[in-house]
Amino acid sequence: MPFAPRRSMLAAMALAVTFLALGPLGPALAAEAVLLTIAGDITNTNRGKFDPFQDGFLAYHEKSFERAFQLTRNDLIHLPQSEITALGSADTWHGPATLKGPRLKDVLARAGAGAKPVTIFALDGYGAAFDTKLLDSREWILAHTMNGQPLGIGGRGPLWLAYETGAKPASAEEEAKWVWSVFYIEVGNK
Ligand SMILES: Nc1nc2c(c(=O)[nH]1)N[C@H]1C(S)=C(S)[C@@H](COP(=O)(O)O)O[C@H]1N2
Ligand SMILES: [Mo]
Repeated sequence: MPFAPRRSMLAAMALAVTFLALGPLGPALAAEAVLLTIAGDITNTNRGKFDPFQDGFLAYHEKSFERAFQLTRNDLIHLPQSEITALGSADTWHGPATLKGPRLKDVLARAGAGAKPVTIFALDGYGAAFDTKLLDSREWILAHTMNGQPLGIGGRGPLWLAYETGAKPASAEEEAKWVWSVFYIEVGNK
């Protein structure tokens, strides 16, 4: 059986390559898929205006825009990354979580959003408004990873807005601004 070891080695290599490509949890959303759309009063655009077909989920949320900048997971993980320890108020938390992602201000800068108020929307329709004072009062992170695991759909992904708390939990009032499942940001006053 001189070839058997080689065949099994090839099979193991094929398995390893598949594992590396798909990850331990199976196929993930492609890194080139758009996770975040920033629309409104921005100077940079990298896509066309709202299209009710292509932008089906935004249409469901009754969003519409002339100007928008979109970011993929690849775009987001290649911005400078921050790692924070965050703890929320609810008793559902298992303790502090390590969240990783770019700073919100760096993400907004990619769209040329300037120093303007924003409203940050989630998949479930939740939205939180931020004036420039609130934006500047914290080092807001748009996390894509929690405790080393990419945030996904059905969890708190694709993106979760939060800031460093250390071991002292944020209050429920503060945490109302920690929008999870973020997918859309509107820039400027409505
Ligand atoms: N997408 C989304 N993010 C959200 C909310 C929500 O309903 N939807 N609730 C906010 C509020 S009011 C709080 S207190 C925290 C904690 O929510 P949780 O209790 O669902 O974890 O998430 C904030 N972010
Ligand atoms: Mo809340």
